[in-house]
Formats: sequence, C-alpha cells, structure tokens
Amino acid sequence: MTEKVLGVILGGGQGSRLSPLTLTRSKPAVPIGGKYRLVDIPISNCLNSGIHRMFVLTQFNSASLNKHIKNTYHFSHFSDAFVDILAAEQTPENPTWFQGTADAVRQTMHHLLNHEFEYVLILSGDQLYQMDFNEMVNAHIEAGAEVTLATIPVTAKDGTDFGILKANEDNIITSFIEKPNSELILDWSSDTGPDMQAEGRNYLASMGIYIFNKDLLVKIFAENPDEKDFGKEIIPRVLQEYKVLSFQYEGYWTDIGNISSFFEANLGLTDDIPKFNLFDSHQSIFTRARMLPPSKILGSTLDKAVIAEGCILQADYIKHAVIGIRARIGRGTKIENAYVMGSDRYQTLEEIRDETSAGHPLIGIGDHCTIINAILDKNCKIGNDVQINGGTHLENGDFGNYVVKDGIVVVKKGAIIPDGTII
Ligand code: ADQ
Ligand code: ADP
Repeated sequence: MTEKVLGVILGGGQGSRLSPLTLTRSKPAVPIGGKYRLVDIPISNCLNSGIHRMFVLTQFNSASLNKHIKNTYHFSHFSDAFVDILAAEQTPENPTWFQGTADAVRQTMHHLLNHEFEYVLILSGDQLYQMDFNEMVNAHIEAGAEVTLATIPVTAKDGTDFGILKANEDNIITSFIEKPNSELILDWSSDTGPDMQAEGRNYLASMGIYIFNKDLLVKIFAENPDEKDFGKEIIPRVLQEYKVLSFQYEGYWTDIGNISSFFEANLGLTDDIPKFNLFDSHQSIFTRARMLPPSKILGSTLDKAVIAEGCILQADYIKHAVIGIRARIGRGTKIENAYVMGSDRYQTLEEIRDETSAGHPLIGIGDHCTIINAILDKNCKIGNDVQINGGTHLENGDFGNYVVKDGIVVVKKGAIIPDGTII
C-alpha cells in the first residue's frame, strides 16, 4: 500500500537546539555518522519501506542541503520517485515563515496536492531509527483509522519531553497531552506490556510520526486555520472527532534534537553492536556516493572508532570516536569521546607549504593535540599542541570559535584554533 503514501519530512524550525551546527546550514543538512546527513535517515526509512515520493520541509534552505539531495537521490526516468525540498516561502497569503509543524505542512499543501496520494506520512527530521513503515500503513488501513500515530513506551522521566497518550483496547487513542510535567505525567500510565513494564516504560509517547488520510488533513487545515502545531493543537483535538490509532513500536528510536543527544547518538555508532546499525543491509542508510580515496592510517591506535573515507590519520590514538570524511589528524594527537566531522576539501601541497611557513593552522587537527568530549564541525583548522578537554567542569556558553553545551565543546564550522590553545 505504500505506493499510495506521500512522505513529508519536517526539516526543522529555528534549529536553535542544534546550534552552532545549524549556524550556516539547515538542520537536515547537519552531518552525522562521519558521512551521512540527518535527512538521510528519514529518507532511507521511506525508501526501504517502498515510499518513493517525499518532500523535505525546511525553514531555511541551504546550499549544502540542496547539493546533497540533488547529488544523492537520483531515480530512474521510468519511476515516479522524487525527493524535493520545500523551503518556507513568502507568498501573498503567507507573509511569514512556518509557524510550527502543522503550519509547515499547511503552507506547502498546494505542492503536495499536485501529486496523487491517499495517505500522508509525516516524519521528524531529527530522529535516529530504522523503521519499516509498511506495518504502520497496514495497521492504519486495517483499523479503518483516519489518523495514526507511531507510539513508543517510555519512562516517566523521558516522558516529559514527548506527547503522551492513552488508548483503548483497540489501540484507538482516547486522550493526549503534549509534554506533561513530571507531576502530571503520573496520571498518564498505560498497559504497555510486561517487557516494557519491566524496564519502567509505562507511558505511551508519540514519536511525532503521523499518518493522515489526505482528505481529512485538507479538511482539518481548512477548518482550523489558526492551529499551527500537530502536538500542541491538531492531535489533541482530532482524536475527539476522528478515529486516531496508536501504532506501538518497540524497536530502537531516539530523538537527536539537541547537542547532547546528537553527541550520544554519534558515539553510540562505535558500540560493538550499535542500536542504530549501519551494517544492516535490509535497512541501509543511503547517502551521497563520493569518489574519495580510502583512509590512510599511520602509527595510530584505533579503538571503538568509526572512520569515514578519505582520511589521513597519524594520531597517537583515537578512542570512542567518529571521524568524518577527509579528516586529517596530526602526529601524536590523542582523540577520545569525539565526533570529528572532517572537511569538504583537501588543501594542496603548495597551500600546505605556504600556510605552514606563514604559521597558520591547516584544515584538520595538528600535531600533539588532545581532543576530549568534543564535536568538531567541518573544515576546522586546529593548530598544534591544542588541548580541548570537554566535560561538565566547563561552563555553558558561546566563546566565539566554539560553544559549550552540557560539557560538550562544539567547535564551529571553519573555526581557526591557534597553536597551543587550551579549552
Ligand atoms: P517536538 O520534537 O518537540 O515534539 P517540534 O519541535 O514541533 O516537536 O518538532 C517536530 C519536528 O518538526 C522536528 O523534526 C522539528 O525539527 C520539525 N519542525 C519544527 N518546527 C518546524 C517548522 N516550523 N518547519 C519545519 N519543521 C519543523 C514532537 C511532538 C511530540 C512528540 C515528539 C517526538 O509534538 O508530541 O512526542 O515530537 O519526538
Ligand atoms: P556543510 O557540509 O558544512 O553543510 P557544504 O556542503 O555547503 O557544507 O559545503 C561543502 C562543499 O563546499 C564541498 O562539497 C566543497 O566542494 C565545497 N567547499 C567548501 N569549502 C571549499 C573551499 N575552500 N574550496 C573549494 N571548495 C570548497
């Protein structure tokens, strides 16, 4: 049935929670896992589920997002598949940016309606999971539902970040509350089954993944022009009038909307058997195929390291780290608990000679540095003998070239950190 589904990926509002990674690019374009971009995850889940037509809604467009989508998702002329970006646009009717998740879909509905579909699958752009949407679509159709929410059991502690709901014995949602506080949530427990209860996951959370029947969505938007958000407004109201199904999912799923969850998700890829498994050939994550040379490693000890293509590594050691495309790491450097995004290009030998004789740091990480608990955005120039020691002893804040969030030092894209700097 997935051929009747149109995918809509919510690519992000202001993106402030992932700042400074979103300072110069839109959230879907944020690099993840050394060679992917955030948007590759929902797109790959759709493609693996037979959903081949999708729109990415983004608050602001960026060259990198356009380029990535254009260079990655090519389909045959004989198929109707596409991945199109719809950036917030000013029109005479809509002078403003997207005001919320529902408003983003409402404002772009005229583009969606140019296509034939019966169901729209609305996805978040900042979640890590590998889900087959066929089962959800089938459950929606079999139940005769008008709206379906993917739901996942969570603990009371996690539940305050999510929409929490209750459903009847037929999994029809009877009530919903967006992000209840830690007291309110206690009234919202559900029978989530013995396995989930054993883990203390007694609350059913919305995963922010929705299926709507097309005609109903058009009607809801027409009747409620002031409702801007699915979680805060549309969902709590539609379940009073329409048949809204809970489709319970129990696989791995995590929200990566802020710096610490983004950092954890990346480092999680270095686990023996990661929960998000890039090596699962049935649920591949697609990305741009680049013509990069293999990585070259000289005298480094690697442990729990995920290394992308095109790197030149001379580090002393790299432990518990993700090293992105074209990264260059100098001699004697120690890297631990870090996501180094890599760079967009190599410097020529001539450029390297000139920059070195002028005393300027090169793209990449210099010699004898220590980088711990940090994210290095692309194209950083980290000099020699630089020490970055992230941790909760550091105060949160923006320090120009870098930001500290929850103890994680995030060096901004293209930042130049001079020789001998200590953070
Ligand atoms: P949140 O994730 O907090 O909760 P929200 O911030 O609205 O909700 O974002 C949902 C998705 O839409 C994110 O990918 C976000 O980047 C994107 N988005 C937000 N505003 C947007 C805009 N103006 N234009 C384009 N994209 C935008 C939601 C639900 C909860 C649910 C959680 C699950 O509201 O009920 O539990 O998702 O993560
Ligand atoms: P990001 O991945 O940080 O969002 P972009 O994708 O916009 O960044 O930029 C990546 C592209 O920019 C690369 O493919 C590369 O071709 C180009 N690029 C960036 N810096 C340079 C440079 N100094 N010289 C040549 N090309 C560059």
